[in-house]
Amino acid sequence: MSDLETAKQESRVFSPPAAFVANANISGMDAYNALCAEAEKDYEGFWGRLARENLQWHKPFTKVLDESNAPNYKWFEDGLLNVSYNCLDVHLKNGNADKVALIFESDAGDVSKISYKDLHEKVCKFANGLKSRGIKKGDRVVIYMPMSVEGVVAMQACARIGATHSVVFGGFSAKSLQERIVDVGAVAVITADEQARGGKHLPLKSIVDEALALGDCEKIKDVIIYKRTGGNINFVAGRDLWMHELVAPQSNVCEPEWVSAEHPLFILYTSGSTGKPKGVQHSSGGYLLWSLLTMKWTFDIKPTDVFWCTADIGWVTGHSYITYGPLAAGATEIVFEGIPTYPNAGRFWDMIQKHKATIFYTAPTAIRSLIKAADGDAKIHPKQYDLSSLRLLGSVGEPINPEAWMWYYKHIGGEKCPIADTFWQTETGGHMISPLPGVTPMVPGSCTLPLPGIMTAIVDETGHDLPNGQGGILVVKKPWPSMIRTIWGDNERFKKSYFPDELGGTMYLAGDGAIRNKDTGYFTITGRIDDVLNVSGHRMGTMEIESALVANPLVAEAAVVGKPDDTTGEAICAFVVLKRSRPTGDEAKQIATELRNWVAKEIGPIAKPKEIRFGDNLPKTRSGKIMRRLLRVLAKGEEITQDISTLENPAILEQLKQAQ
Ligand code: 6R9
Repeated sequence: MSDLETAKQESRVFSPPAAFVANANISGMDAYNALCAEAEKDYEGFWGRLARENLQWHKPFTKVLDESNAPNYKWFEDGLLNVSYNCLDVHLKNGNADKVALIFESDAGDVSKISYKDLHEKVCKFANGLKSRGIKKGDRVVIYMPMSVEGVVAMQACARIGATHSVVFGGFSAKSLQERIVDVGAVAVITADEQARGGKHLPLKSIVDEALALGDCEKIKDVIIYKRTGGNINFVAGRDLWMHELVAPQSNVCEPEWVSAEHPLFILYTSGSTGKPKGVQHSSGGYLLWSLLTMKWTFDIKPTDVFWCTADIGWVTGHSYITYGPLAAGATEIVFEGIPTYPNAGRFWDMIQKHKATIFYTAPTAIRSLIKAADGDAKIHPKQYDLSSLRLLGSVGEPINPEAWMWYYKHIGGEKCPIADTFWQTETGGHMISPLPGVTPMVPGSCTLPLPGIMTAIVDETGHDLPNGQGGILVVKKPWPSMIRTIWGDNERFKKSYFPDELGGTMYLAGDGAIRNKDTGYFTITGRIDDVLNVSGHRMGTMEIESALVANPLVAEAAVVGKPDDTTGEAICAFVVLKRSRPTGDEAKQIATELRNWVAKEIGPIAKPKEIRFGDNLPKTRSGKIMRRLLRVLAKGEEITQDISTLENPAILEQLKQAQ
């Protein structure tokens, strides 16, 4: 039985512990229902109340939602605020100046603690540094940094002066970085000399040099470098400057730039089904409201918590649940530079024990790989560690299979911690569907119910509602404050991708399939309905990988599909036709390695195909369309039972069956 079938038939139910419910920020199903009813009754009133109660406004908004230019919705537009002010200054004013904001643990295990006051000072000084370089409100700044206090500072400093940041994950190649710098029209890049991961030093600054040398980056005036390892770098006079030298002479007072709630806080690139990555643009007010509220609702954040989200700031999870949400909530949070398997696969458990983490938020792919490691080595099994500080667990990025859910619940949560299986996306800004820890009875593998105010539904291809028990397309029927505002530079693509005419043009199309349980109405996500793969929780477009492959001089044609993988959820499988004859044996292996490295250079190591199969051709219809559904079956290693009568070249299937 597939994981999905198991999930659909899952009947185990785990109720939140009574003690948790009693103290929860949203306590009990009645409280949840009351919030949902409030939103149902007066949608704008609901969001307006929350925005007034939860954020500090420099100038209050007078209108909640402007739908006049739908689907380019505007929220709280005439209100003025500053995101960094809401994340830092408010806590200094509330007597929490000395509270620890960040517990930073380096790859090597060194720990430093930064108070809200220290963080505020660092952000103000760096913000003044950026201003001294002429960087101002509305400018775009690319951040290509390791997990670090300085990474958070860089993002917050941009927010403070109203510059829009675009963080590029440190694992992306020079080419991917350059494409993003060009598309977003950045005026500066903030980077580090190197990053430390798993005991190794990996370059960052030299990749920035390479990216800028690829051309079209004339707008870049400054490359600001955080000295992380002290490794050798090439220093370009007049363009490059050290972060510490820029910051040293700056004042620690920096008046925040008050911006409209609709001012773009950041642009984050993510993969779509077609073409190049999309620059997802987020707002300031609506986005901040939801990252803060979901901290309170989904993560039940309390002043005494030690919150740990293991994501990287290069992904949306790191934006919402490292840089913005936890700080807006005034929480103490862990920022981790390293990887879960260094110095051994007990690292996460060791850190939870050491820092007495109370809330732990990670991805199923990490859980699955740590299950394997714990099974193989009793010394690093979680039972060797004191994890009793934990009170809540979270999961994000991909469906969590019931088996991994049970292990997480039992071995990490000690059967006393609720698990928030949070379904959301880069485009949604924050959680959409998730159990609330003091409310929702949990079913392994189901993300259960939408958060109050989030109007999710399941419809067919024409936008009609489907009854519970019938799988269909996941949509959101009403706009919500933290939703994507546009695709940077391509509003038409925004409308087409997310509000397609086939669905009436008013529903947000998530791109995932889903089904609701007949009895409970619980949602289970059945996976992407487009050509987007989810590898270790990272979104990858099949077209992106195919374009990278065909850019190689050896390759004539390529088709990429996903295949199920025990650890990474999905794995990338590429079917490749070379311009020369089909290689076999050692030669095939060698060319496959070459192509894998090529993709790593073109996109980044995360996009390397796990498997490459060579054929004389690809299975095509008579009209020349590649039949991907057949390739998916072949990749899985299953027999083809589908109708292949429209196939032009059936013989090719036999050849592609065998992995090289
Ligand atoms: C936050 C994030 C979004 C895609 C999304 C879906 C998958 C995320 C999930 C989940 C099932 C969950 N996804 N969380 N699927 N259950 N709890 O991951 O954003 O990188 O944009 O990916 O990830 O397919 O559409 P992003």
